[in-house]
Amino acid sequence: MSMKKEWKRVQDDGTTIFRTCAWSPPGEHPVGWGMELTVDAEGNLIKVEGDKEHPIYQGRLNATGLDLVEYVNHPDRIIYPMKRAREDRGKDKWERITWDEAYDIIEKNVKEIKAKYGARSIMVHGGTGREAVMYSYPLAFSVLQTPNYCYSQSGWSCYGPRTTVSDFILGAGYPEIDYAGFFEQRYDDPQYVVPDYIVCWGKAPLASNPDGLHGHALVDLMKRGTRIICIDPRITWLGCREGNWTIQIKPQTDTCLALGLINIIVKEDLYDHDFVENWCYGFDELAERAAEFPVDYVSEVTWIPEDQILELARYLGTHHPGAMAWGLAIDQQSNGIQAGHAILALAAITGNLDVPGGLTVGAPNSFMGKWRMDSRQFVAEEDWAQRIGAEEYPALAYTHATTHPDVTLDVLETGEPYQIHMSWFNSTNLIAPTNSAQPHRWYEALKKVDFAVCTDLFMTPTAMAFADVFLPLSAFPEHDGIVLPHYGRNSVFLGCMNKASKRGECKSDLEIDLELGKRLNPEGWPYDSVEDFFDSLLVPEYGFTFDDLRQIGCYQPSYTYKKYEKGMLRPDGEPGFNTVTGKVELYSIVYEAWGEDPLPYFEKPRWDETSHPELAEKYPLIMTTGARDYASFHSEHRQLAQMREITPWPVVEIHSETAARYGIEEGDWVEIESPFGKAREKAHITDIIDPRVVHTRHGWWYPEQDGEEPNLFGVWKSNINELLPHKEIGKLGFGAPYKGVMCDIKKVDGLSD
Ligand SMILES: Nc1nc2c(c(=O)[nH]1)N[C@H]1C(S)=C(S)[C@@H](COP(=O)(O)OP(=O)(O)OC[C@H]3O[C@@H](n4cnc5c(=O)[nH]c(N)nc54)[C@H](O)[C@@H]3O)O[C@H]1N2
Ligand SMILES: Nc1nc2c(c(=O)[nH]1)N[C@H]1C(S)=C(S)[C@@H](COP(=O)(O)OP(=O)(O)OC[C@H]3O[C@@H](n4cnc5c(=O)[nH]c(N)nc54)[C@H](O)[C@@H]3O)O[C@H]1N2
Ligand SMILES: [Mo]
Repeated sequence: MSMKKEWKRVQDDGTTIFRTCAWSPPGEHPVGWGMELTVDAEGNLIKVEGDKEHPIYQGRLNATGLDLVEYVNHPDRIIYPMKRAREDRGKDKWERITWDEAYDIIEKNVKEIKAKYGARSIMVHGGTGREAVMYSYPLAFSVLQTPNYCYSQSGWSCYGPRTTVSDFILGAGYPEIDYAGFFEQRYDDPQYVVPDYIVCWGKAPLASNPDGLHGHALVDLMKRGTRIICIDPRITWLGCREGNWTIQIKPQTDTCLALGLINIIVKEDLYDHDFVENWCYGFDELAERAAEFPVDYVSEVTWIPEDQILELARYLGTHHPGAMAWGLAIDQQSNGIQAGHAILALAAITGNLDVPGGLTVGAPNSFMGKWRMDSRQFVAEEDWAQRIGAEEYPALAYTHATTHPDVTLDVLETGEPYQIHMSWFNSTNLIAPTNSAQPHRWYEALKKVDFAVCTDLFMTPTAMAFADVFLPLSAFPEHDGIVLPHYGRNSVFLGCMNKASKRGECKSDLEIDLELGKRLNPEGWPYDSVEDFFDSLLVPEYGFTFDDLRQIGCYQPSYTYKKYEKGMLRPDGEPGFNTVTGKVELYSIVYEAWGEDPLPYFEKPRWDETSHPELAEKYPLIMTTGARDYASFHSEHRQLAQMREITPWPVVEIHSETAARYGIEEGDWVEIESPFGKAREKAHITDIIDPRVVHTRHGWWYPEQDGEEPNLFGVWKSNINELLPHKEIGKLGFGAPYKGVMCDIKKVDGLSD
C-alpha cells in the first residue's frame, strides 16, 4: 500500500508541506492522525491540515490536533535546557544552560547516587501512552539502569486491568472494535462485516480516541447501520442518536450488570454453542456463578430497570456480529479486573472474538515493544528483585515492568524498605491533578528527593515544585519518529513522523535517551542516530527501512480472522488461544494460582452508601470523574486560547433536580467534598447525568496564575484527585475507584476564598 503524494513538497512561495502522522504532543495516545504540515522558509510551523490520503483518518483531525500551530509556537514553551539550585525549588529562578551542561549535571548526580545508594534509589515517573511511553521504560532500565519505573495511577487503573485480563483470559492484547482498520479498502473489503452493534461500556471514543482507536470510525459505522449501545451514568452524543441506546448505570457496578447479562443469555440459551464448546474453558462454572445474579438483584444494585436489562441481554444474544468495547471506566474500579473478565466472557460466549465486525484479537507483534522490554537486561538482577511492590503484588509485577503505584507512595513516604534519592519526571504532571490519587501526599513525599529532572514542553506545577534540571522537549513535528496505534498488539498501521519544523534547542524523548544512554550505558545504545535505531528495529521485523516508511507514509499490515482455528495465536503453532488451557479462560487458571477467585465476582463499590451507610447522609451523591473533553489531554492545553475558548473552566455536571435542591445555578462555583478531600469546579446543569451522580473534570491547573510556591499555578484549587482514596485497590493490585466515590456539593463564591 502506498500514499500518493511526496512526503515533502516545496512550494513556489518558499514554504514546504510535509506529510506526517502525529503522536505527541499535542498530547494523545498513539492515534497517529494523518496530517499535512506547512512550514515557512525559517522552519516555523504555519498551517496544519488533515491528510485526505491517510487510509484511516481521510483528512479528519481532533480539536487539539487542529490547534497544533498555536501549541507548537506558544510563547510559554520552554525551548532551552535550564537548571535551578535545590533550595530554589518552587521558585521561578531558572537559569539557561547548554545540553552538555545539563547532561554533565545529570551524569554526575546519577553516578554519585548510584555509588552511594544503588541504582534502585532512582525512580522514573511516567504517564499515559504519549510518544514517551516507548522511550521512558528504556530511560529507566537501560539509561539509568534502575528497576523502578513508576506509573503513579492508584491501582494501575488505566489499561492495567484490561491488558491483564486480556493476557490471561484471552492470551492476547486488549481486543479492539473491528473498524476495518487493517484493510486498504476499509469497510468495503469483502472479508469485512459491519457490526450489528457496538457496546461502549464505560468508553466514550468520540472525545477520547483511546489507545489508537479512531473514535470517528463509530460515526462511519453508524452511517452503515451499526447500533451503538452506551453503558454509562451519563448520556453522551453517541448514546442519544436515533437508534442508539443508553443504559444509565450506577457508577462502579458494571461487574454486577455483566454477570446478570451472562445469566440471562445462558438461561435463555442465547449463547454461541459452537464457540463455547470448542474454544472456551470453564463455561459451566461461569454459568453457576452468573446464576447468583438474578435480574431483580442486578436492577437494585445497578439502578437499571429490569426490563432494560432483559432487553439488552436478549439483544446481545440474538444479534451478530457485535463489538463489546470496555473503556477506562471499567478499569477505574476496585473491581476492575472482575468487570473486565466478565465483559470479555460476555463477548466470548456471544461468539464475537476474532470474527469480522466483532473484536479484533491482535497477533503478537514485537516491533518496538520487544526492544522496550528487553532493555530490562541492563538492570542488575538483585535490583530487579527489589523493584517496589513486586513482593506485595506479584501479579502486577509479572504483567507490568513497573513499580506498584500505591506501594510506591508508601515507600516514598516511609523510606522503607529503601529510600528514593533521585526522580525523573518524564511525561507526567502527576500532581496536576492527573495520575496520582491523593496528590498532596505525593507532593510532600517527592519534595524530599535529593535530585530531580523533568522533561516537558511547558513549565508545569510538577516541574516547578520538584525539578533541579529541566530538559525541553520537541513536539512531534520537530522530530523523526514512528507511531504505532494500539501499541503494537492490534496495530492497524505504522505511521511515519517526519521532522518538519524547529523550535529552540528542543529534543525528543528518543534523542535524549540516545545521547544520555551513550554517556551512562553505551552498551545499551549502540545506534549512530535516530534513523539507525529505527532501521535496526524495522528491518528484521518488516524488511523495510525508516526511509522506506517515509516514502510510503504509513504501512498497514493485513489481518486474518479466526486465527485460533488456524494455529496463528500460539507460539507452538497449534490451534487455540495462547492461554494455559489453549482456550478462552472463562475460569482462569492463572488467577487461581495467584490466590484470586478464578471466576469474575462482584464487590460492592468501596465508597458509596452501600459500603459506608454511616456516611450516606454526609455524602449523599456519587462523583464520577474525568470523562474526556475534546479540548484537552489530561493536564495539557490549558495554555491554549483556542482550547480555553471551548472549555474555559473545569465543570462539574449536575442534574437540574439536584442543582435546584442545592440552590446551585449554571456557572456557580461549587465545592465538591469527599471523605478524602475537597476541590472547586464550575456548575454545569445538565440532565444528561443521573440525579444521584455528579461528574467532575480532572487535570485542571491554571498556567495564567502565579507559578511559584505556594500557588504553583493554582494546582490545589480544582485538584479533584484530592477526593480520591489511596490504595483502595483490587486483590491482584489493580483497579481503583477514580470514577466513583461518595461526595457532597455546595455553592461557594469563587475559585478560592
Ligand atoms: N480524576 C481522574 N484522574 C485521572 C483520570 C480520570 O479519569 N479521573 N484519568 C487517569 C488516566 S487514565 C491517566 S492515563 C492519567 C494520565 O496522567 P499523565 O499521563 O501523567 O498526564 P499529565 O499529567 O497530563 O502529564 C503529561 C505530561 O507530559 C507532557 N508531554 C506531552 N507529550 C509528551 C511527550 O511526547 N514526551 C514527554 N516526555 N512528555 C510529554 C505534557 O506536557 C504533560 O505535562 O491521568 C489519570 N488521572
Ligand atoms: N481528549 C482527550 N482524549 C483522551 C484523554 C484525555 O485526557 N483527553 N485521555 C486518554 C486516556 S489516558 C484514556 S485512558 C482514555 C479514556 O477514554 P475512555 O475509555 O473513553 O474513558 P472516559 O472518557 O474516561 O470515560 C468514558 C465514559 O465512562 C463513563 N463512566 C463514568 N463512570 C462510569 C462507571 O462507573 N461505569 C460505566 N459503565 N461508565 C462510567 C463516563 O461518563 C464517560 O462517558 O482517553 C484517552 N483520550
Ligand atoms: Mo489512561
